[in-house]
Amino acid sequence: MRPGISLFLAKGGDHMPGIVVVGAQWGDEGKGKATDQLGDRVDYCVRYSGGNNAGHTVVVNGERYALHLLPSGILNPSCVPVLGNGVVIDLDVLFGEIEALASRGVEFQHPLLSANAHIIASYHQVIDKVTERFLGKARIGTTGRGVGPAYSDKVNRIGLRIQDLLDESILRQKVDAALDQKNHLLVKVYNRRALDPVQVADHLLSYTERVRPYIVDVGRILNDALDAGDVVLFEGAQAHHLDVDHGTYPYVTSSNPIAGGACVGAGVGPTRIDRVIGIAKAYTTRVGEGPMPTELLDETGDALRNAGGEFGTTTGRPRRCGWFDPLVVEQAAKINGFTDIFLTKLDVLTGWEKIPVCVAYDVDGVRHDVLPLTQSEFHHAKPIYEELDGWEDDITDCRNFSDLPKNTQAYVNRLEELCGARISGIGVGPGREQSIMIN
Ligand code: 2SA
Ligand code: GDP
Ligand code: MG
Repeated sequence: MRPGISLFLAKGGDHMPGIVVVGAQWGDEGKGKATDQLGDRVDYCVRYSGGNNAGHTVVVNGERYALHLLPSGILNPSCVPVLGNGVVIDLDVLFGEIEALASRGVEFQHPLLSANAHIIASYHQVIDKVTERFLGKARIGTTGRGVGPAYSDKVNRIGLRIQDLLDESILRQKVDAALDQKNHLLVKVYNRRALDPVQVADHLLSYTERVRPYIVDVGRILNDALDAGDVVLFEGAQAHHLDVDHGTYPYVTSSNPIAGGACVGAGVGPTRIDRVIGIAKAYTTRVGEGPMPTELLDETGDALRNAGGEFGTTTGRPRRCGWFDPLVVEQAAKINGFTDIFLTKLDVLTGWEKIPVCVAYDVDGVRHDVLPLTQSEFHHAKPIYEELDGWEDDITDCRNFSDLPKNTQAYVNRLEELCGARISGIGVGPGREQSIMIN
């Protein structure tokens, strides 16, 4: 049997790996806490996709930190935070976060930025918001941070890269070209004011000297670090089912949060990844539009939301809540190649007499034991539940699997069976110490 996460990361362990942390559902599973949990043994913590649409919460000694762009590993003073080429960077947010951490007295290593990472400019946010308004009922429910428009410019080959800040004339040309096109859209289609390219470029260029010392060849640094035996943790943002290729398209984010995205978005080969840890919440949440078969639109959903504090870390939006859906997690386990699952927020389920777990879907009268092939079928999926016995005892102080009530252990064991990947860690509270590691 493979060793559990903590044993694998034990100081002096014989193989120091490349580890990816990925959301197994629709985000907000507790990736921030899980990343922080792997903690002081991690030398580099790398964001490889998304931007400041993410909201990763870590609670250290009762202090809550919500990180949007910087990787959660920054809260460990010896860990080098890295933003890979796959990330889209809002410079206001980047320096806002750096300053906020410094002003709270947090000691951290200075971040490294890929020269190839793309920039979220002010016009990307404007377009994100007006597009959503224009779509009305057909909206995606984005975070409005400009992430989608920045990625579409990247793929359209009209994006701005971090390295462009080092060449003023190139940056100005690129902003001019991008705004030529976007102003047409803003004025003619959305009836908005045109944006001034000089102002946009001036604002971005005001960051050049601050950014310059952070720009590096991230791929080279990470590969050298792995060669030297350092632990590199790739911190996924959003989640498998929000992946633009593998998620519930079009209700997805515009990047590849899946484990494979770590190779593309950080510049390492697949052979460098030793461990893929799926983070799964003990129930299901989703924020934004799109199908979610186990969603509870009644007071039970409200009770889960209140018990779990399920409100967006970035936007404050109430999250949609429902029972655990193993079909969703099993699909993620397969596509990402989970070696482990870290099951979070188990404490939130304390107090229910019975806890339903979805074991299959009914799609227009046909039973599906795995995720259906098409999006239309997924929209029609009705959960078929099995009821497990709940537990009453507070589990927030449990630190060993055997300390958990028998029914809690049975719940975890059943989830493990249904998800098809080993549960190696359990979250029993938001605090750094509130975890159970299973070796
Ligand atoms: P976007 O802004 O273009 O990436 O939105 C596209 C979809 O991706 C979803 N999305 C998220 N889902 C969960 N958590 C996210 N981060 C924040 C958090 C969200 C918040 O940690 O709570 O505060 O509202 C996140 N980021 C993007 C989004 O809801 C759309 O469905
Ligand atoms: P992320 O985007 O996956 O990092 O998750 P978020 O930070 O957006 O949301 C997860 C929330 O759950 C945060 O408020 C965490 O502090 C909290 N959390 C994480 N793990 C646990 C846990 O095991 N129990 C409880 N009660 N809260 C947790
Ligand atoms: Mg989040």
